[in-house]
Parts: sequence; C-alpha cells; structure tokens
Amino acid sequence: MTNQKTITVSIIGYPNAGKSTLLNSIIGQKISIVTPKVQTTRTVIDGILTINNTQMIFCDTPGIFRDPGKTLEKSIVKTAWSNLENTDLVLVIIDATRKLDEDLESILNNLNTKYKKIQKAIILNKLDLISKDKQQEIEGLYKNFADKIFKISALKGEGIEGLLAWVEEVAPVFPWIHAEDDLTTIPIKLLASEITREKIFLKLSKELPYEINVETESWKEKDGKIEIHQSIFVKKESQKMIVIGDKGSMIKAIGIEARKEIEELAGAKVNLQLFVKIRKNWTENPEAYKYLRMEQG
Ligand SMILES: Nc1nc2c(ncn2[C@@H]2O[C@H](COP(=O)(O)OP(=O)(O)OP(=O)(O)O)[C@@H](O)[C@H]2O)c(=O)[nH]1
Ligand SMILES: [Mg+2]
Repeated sequence: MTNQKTITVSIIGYPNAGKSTLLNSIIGQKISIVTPKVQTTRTVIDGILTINNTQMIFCDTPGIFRDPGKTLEKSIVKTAWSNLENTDLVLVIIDATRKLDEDLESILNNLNTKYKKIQKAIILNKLDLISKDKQQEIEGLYKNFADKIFKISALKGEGIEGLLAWVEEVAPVFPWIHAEDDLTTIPIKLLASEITREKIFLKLSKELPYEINVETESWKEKDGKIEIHQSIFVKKESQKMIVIGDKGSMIKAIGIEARKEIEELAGAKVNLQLFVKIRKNWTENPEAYKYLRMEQG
C-alpha cells in the first residue's frame, strides 16, 4: 500500500514516572503492568496503535537509573537505553511533581548529544496533581531540553489526543509492520505472568517483590476453559513462607486477583495454579532472566 506510515516510539524516563500508565492509556487496554512501586517494568513492552493510515509502535521501557547497581538493575537499564537504537521518536516521561534534579538534567543532556538525530519530546505527566499556575512554571524549566513539550495526565487520559496527533504527523511513510488490529507482540503467556507479578507487587511490601519472578509453565485450553500453571520464583525459604502466607491466604489472594485479570485478557474462564519455588540468586544470574530480553517484533 502507498500512503501507509509507520513510526516506532520509545517511552523512557525515571522509574515510577508513569510510562506504563501512558502506554495503557494510549492503547486503551492494559498491556503493561502498573504499581506505585519503582522498577515495576523489567523489559520492553510494545503497544501498537493504528489510526487512519498510520501505525504507531510504542515501546514501554524499564525506568532509567543513572547508576544501576545490581545485575538485574543493570540489565533493565541497558534494555531501556538500547531500545533507543531502533527508534524514530523518543518520549521522555517526567513526573512533574518531582524536582528537575541534576541526574535528570544529565539524562536529558545525554539524550540530546548521544541521540541527536532522533526526534524527541518531553512529556510532563501527573498534571492532575498540579495547579495550573505551577504547570506553567514547571514547563518553563524544561524549555531548554526539548523543542516539543506535552502536558498530560496518563492516569486520567488527559492530553493524550494532542500527543497522538503529533506522533501521527511526524510519522514517516513506511509500510505497516503489524496487522491493523494488533495491540502488542508480547505473547499472551508472558502477559499472564506479568499480571501475577503485578498482584505480587501490590500485595507484598518493601523489597520482597524485587526478589520475585513469575513464569508461565503451561497453558492448556480444554472445553473453553484454560488451565494455567505458573511458577513464582523466590530466593529463599523465608520468602516462600511470606508469599504463601498464613494457611495459604496470601497465595490464594494473589491467585484470585490474577485469575480475574487473566480471564479478561484471554476472554475465557481460567483455572490458575500457582507454585512457589526457590531459585537461589536469580537476580544475580543473567541466565535466569534471559527471557526478559525478548525478541521484539
Ligand atoms: N496522579 C497520577 N498518578 C499517575 C499518573 N500516571 C501514573 N501514575 C501513578 O504512578 C505510579 C507509577 O506508574 P507506572 O505507570 O507504573 O510508572 P512507570 O514509569 O511505568 O514505572 P516503572 O515501570 O517502575 O519504571 C502508579 O501508581 C500510577 O498509578 C498520572 O497521570 N497521575
Ligand atoms: Mg513501567
């Protein structure tokens, strides 16, 4: 087809800035999990939106830290930066309730020098929490870092239309890569693991969720019902006890919430079985979370 336009857009920014919320708001469906905790997203999650003659492929990335410490952190930060290599446009999402600190300035400068040729926009998010006067003032602080600034509330879906209109406008002529009604390339099994991981993040406090990984081990469809087995990997016995909870109450609650959402995703009744297993040091061992670096597209 002539006239078709295609654009890939990376959504980057600090942990907790609202990147995944923005992706879900753009796509109109939950593809990327969201929690109040930092470093929720661990890999690149794509969302596809085709409007008029333009296909936009948005990539949600793990939050960028300047000095990542642990191995898992290093890997996810690398994932975020390396995603910029193949992108047409970068959206830098900023939690506008946070101060513009030196770290953020350095990230923005780094972007402007290292990725000079890529188009960029700054997206000031969480504006539902900021008064109109203050919004102007904050916008002024970012004028030096990007030609284009959008003010949005990803949570309330405000300001998204203007942003999408601009992305559509700047998209280059290129044949579509995906079918018109595709929403993501992430396999449903992985989306289902992510849903369970979200429930764990929401239910368990402090550091524990970071020590946990979820994998969908089997997925069998029979008589219109899906039986799914997932493993929840923890590092040690004490963590296993917490995930299971008193008389199994925690694992049951996680399972109920995850099942409901997986049913919505799959459009079928689901029997979800969760198994808690100990796998020592998985966050230190790159092999153990290799699947996080999935092939894109
Ligand atoms: N008030 C308000 N809260 C928001 C908005 N956007 C996101 N949030 C909240 O901010 C928190 C973090 O949102 P996420 O979308 O998970 O942030 P993220 O940038 O993907 O975070 P990481 O994956 O950890 O890097 C959640 O509690 C969201 O509900 C917004 O526009 N307004
Ligand atoms: Mg995220």
